[in-house]
Amino acid sequence: METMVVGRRPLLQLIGVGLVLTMVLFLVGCATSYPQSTFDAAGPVAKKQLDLYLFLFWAALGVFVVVEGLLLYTTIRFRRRPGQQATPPQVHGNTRLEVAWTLAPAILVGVIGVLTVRTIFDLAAPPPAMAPGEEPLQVSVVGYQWWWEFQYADLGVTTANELHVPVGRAVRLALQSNDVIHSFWVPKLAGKTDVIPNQANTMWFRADRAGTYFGQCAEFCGIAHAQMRFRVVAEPEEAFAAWVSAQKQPPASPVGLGTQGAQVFASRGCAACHTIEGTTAHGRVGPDLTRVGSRQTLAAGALANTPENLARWLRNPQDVKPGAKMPNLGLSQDEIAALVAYLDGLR
Ligand code: HEC
Ligand SMILES: [Cu+2]
Repeated sequence: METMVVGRRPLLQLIGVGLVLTMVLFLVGCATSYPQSTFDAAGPVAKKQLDLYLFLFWAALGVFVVVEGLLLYTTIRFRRRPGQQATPPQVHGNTRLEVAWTLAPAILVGVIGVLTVRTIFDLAAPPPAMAPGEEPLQVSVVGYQWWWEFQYADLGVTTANELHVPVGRAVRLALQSNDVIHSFWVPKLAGKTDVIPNQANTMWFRADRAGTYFGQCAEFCGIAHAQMRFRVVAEPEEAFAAWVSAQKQPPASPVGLGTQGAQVFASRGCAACHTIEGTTAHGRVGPDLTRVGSRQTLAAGALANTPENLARWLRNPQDVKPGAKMPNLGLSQDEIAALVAYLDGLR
C-alpha cells in the first residue's frame, strides 16, 4: 500500500504540469489582434483555402483520435499483469484488419486529392464578376530585394509597398520578380504565389471587408527578407477612386525648406535610383517616390512613415534595414532636414 502511494505522486505531478502547460497554450491563443491569421478569411479566395484546410484538419484529428485511441486501449488492456508469463501468444497476419487499414487511408487520401484539385482549378479560373460587365482591377506586382512595386498600368499609377484596392471587386495580379524568387502573401486575402524572374505568375483575390491587410514576402530572398512587407488597403469604391486621382496628379511644387530639399534631391544623385513624376527624376532602382508622403510605412514596413523616421532612414538606411540596396549617402543634418520637408510634402 505504502509503495503504491509513493509511486503515484510523480504521476500526479506530471499530470499537473501537463495541465498548466496546456492552459498556458490556450491562454496564449487569446491575443486580440491577428493581422496575419489565415483563420480570419476576408475574401472568397482565402475562404476557399481555409475551407480546404479545415477539412484536412478535422480529418487529421479524426485519424489521430482513432489511432492513438487504439494504441492507448491496447497498451492498457493487454499490459503485462503480475504472474503472467514473459511472452504473450504471438499472432501473425489478419487479412480483414489489413484490408481495412489499407482501404481506409486510401479512401481518405482520395477524397483529399479530389477536394484539393477542385480547389486549385476553382482558384485558377478567372474571378467571377460581381456585377454585369464588371472587370477585375489589374495590377502588376514586381518583387525587388526587398520591397514591392505595384503598377496600375490602366490607371497610370505606380506605388510601393502599399496596394490600394476597392472593396468587393476582384483584383487580378500579374507577379514578376526583378531579381530572385519571392512569394506574395496576404494571409487574410489569399495564399502564397511565387514571384519568379522571367515568369509572370497570376493570381486574384477580393477583399469583402474594408480594412488594412498585412502581407509579406514568404520565400527566403536574402538578408532583408523578413523586412519585405507590404499592406493591402481595401476601401470603398469612392475612396479608392479618390486615392487614384490624388496619385495621378503631379505633386504640388515644394515650398519653404522643401524647395531646398528638391535641390538636394537633384544634386545628391537620388534621381539615379528614384522617380518623382513631374520632375526630371526617373530612376528605376528604388521605389517611386511621387507620393511617398502619403504612404503608411517606409522601406517595406521597416518604419512607420513619420518625419523622424524618414530622417532616420536618410541618415543611414543600413542602420534601419541591414542589407537594403540604398547606400548611406553621408548626408549632412541640414540636407536631411531639407529632404524630409520635401519628401514628406509629396502626398
Ligand atoms: C543606389 C540607388 C539609390 C540611391 C542613390 C538612393 N536610393 Fe533611396 N532607395 C533605394 C532603394 C533600393 C530603396 C528601397 C529600400 C528597401 O525598402 O529595401 C530606397 C528607398 C528609399 C526611400 C523609402 C521609400 C519607401 O517608399 O519605402 C526613400 C524615402 C528614399 N529611398 C529616398 C532617397 C533619397 C532622398 C536619396 C538621395 C539622397 C536616395 N533615396 C538615394 C535606392 C536608392
Ligand atoms: Cu523574401
